[in-house]
Amino acid sequence: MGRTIAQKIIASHLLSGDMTPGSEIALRIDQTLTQDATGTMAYLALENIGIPRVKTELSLAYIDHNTLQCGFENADDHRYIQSVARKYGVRFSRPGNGICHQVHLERFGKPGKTLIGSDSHTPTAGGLGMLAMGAGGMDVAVAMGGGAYYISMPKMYKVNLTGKLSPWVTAKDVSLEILRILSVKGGVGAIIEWGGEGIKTLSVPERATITNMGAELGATTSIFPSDEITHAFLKAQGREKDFIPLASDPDAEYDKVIDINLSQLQPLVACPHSPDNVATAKEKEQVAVSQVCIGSCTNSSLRDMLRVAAILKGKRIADTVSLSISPGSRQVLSMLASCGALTDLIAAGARILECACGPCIGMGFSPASAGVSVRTFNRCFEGRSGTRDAQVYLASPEVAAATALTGFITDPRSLGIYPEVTLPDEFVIDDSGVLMPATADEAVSLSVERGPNIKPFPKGEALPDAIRLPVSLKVGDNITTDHVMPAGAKVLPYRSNIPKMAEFCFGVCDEAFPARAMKMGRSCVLGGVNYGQGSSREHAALAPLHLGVRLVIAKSFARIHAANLINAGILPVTLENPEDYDALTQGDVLCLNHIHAGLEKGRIEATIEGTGKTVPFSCALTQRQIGILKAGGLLNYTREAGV
Ligand code: MIC
Ligand code: SF4
Repeated sequence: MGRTIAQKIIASHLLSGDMTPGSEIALRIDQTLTQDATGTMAYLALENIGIPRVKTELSLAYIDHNTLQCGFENADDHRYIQSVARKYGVRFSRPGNGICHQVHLERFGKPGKTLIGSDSHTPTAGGLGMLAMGAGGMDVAVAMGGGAYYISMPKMYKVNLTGKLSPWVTAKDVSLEILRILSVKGGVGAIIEWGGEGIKTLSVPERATITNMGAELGATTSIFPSDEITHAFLKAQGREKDFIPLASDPDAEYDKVIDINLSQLQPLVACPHSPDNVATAKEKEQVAVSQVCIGSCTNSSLRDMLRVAAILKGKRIADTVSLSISPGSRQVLSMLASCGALTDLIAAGARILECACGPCIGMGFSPASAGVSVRTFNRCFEGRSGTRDAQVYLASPEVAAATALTGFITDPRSLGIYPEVTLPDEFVIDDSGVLMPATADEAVSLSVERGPNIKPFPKGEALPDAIRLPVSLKVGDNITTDHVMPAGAKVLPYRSNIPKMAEFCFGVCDEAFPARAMKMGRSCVLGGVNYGQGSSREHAALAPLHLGVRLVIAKSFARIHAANLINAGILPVTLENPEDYDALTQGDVLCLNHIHAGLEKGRIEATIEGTGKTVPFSCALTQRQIGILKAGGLLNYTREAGV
């Protein structure tokens, strides 16, 4: 039987396991990336593992998330990451150099290679034919140390594109269409390969918009073939030598095939508060908007920015709208400046922000109370913008630019002729924003700089055989890691300080949770389906760990978060009978016995104290995962077992 693109890359990087969907496989990782909001934890973990230098082909530490620096905390984190990267052999992308995924696509991603990153949008590099996956910081640390990355072998889905996008319809609309079809959990356990004749009409940055938002489907990753379009992109980036062709075999088999005719798509928006809550822009044209934000790792390429500049050229944005523009990289910003497009943006009334995540992670630009914000980003979760009652819509740069002009959500087709933009045959290459590490010899005498906000890595404890756990919190379906551990300018400075960060844990759902959990000592949390979707931040496991959470019960879990819980030494279990969700309430006390034997069988029973009712849980774990839980987390396990 022929192979899909992903199966080919997996086969060439397989260290152990068999490639049957659902079974655990270990992969050799060629490249890693970290960003600053998850990076400190990843490098603290790397230091703990005790390996002097990274063993990957290429590892990069980007600074792009916490760039506001409203106190010493973020600046200390940056200094720590710069010094630890220099010592351990990791390249350092300075603040201002750009958003990790955009820069990695432009300068470092390679078709046919494997990449893991401590950020859920790492699949962006799948637009180049790379097998790129989001992971927790501890997993990235192990991979930097030369260890394998473990996933369960995904199913293979294929999306066949036919036709060609109409004017004003974009790759973002393709992303929103697939979210409409599959929903935010439709990609769980799968790799999505994009193919069909329609892909020949999509440039690499457009493909990257699509693979980027595959994260919102819950997919393990998304990937495009590496073809003549990939070749042209790499050539324009002065990286022709990194090109290899890559395609699936004609007789490759897929678990699901979805057809999308590009010619039939329209400009779409995702409505508050979920990326799969999709409507046409036209249907929402009565919605008045007070803020428009253009940028993020989804839509900040030169192509996107030039298009926005062309739409805004010679016009003024509505008086009621505040418009922010964050170019994805210094390359994009400098090329916008040299061709004059930056001047057009400024003249139209845009506020130019630095090349970073910015508003996407709530680092500034929070909307006004109940404000409506249209963003070219990938997530519109409640509270993520920093304003709890804000109404955030996701849209293409074209819809966003049209909306900025009118002050209402606008189908851009009403603007008339679609402005042509031509992309250069050669991009401006200047990698001076990426600092090289010290040599191995120099590194020996280098010390790592640590500020007072950088607290030691939290300690996990071995999972006991019997435990009594009150339910400290009951939440509903589709809980995101932004619910568990909110982002934003108030909380992000504490990404290296878990005890402080834990004070904000589950703040969006219940502000009393941290104090209650602390008082209970050890406890468990109960959730619904797709628990932990969204970001890869392991803080959503480490902060509950600090607050005493030892067990999370849910109807189902998102992939990266389930792995992060295990890595932290917290047991994730699913309800064998989903209707038991209703039988359990906050404050119930669960007694679990014979846990170790239960882990081996994949089934554990809990008894509700008082009523005596038995609730069965499923926990299909591998021997490695059981070992991690018994050791009290991945760090202890790695120290005992080696990478
Ligand atoms: C996000 O988009 O939610 C983030 C911020 O990039 C996260 C990582 C983080 O929480 O630091 C992600 O997507 O993994
Ligand atoms: Fe940054 Fe937003 Fe992309 Fe996350 S989704 S990496 S916060 S730009």
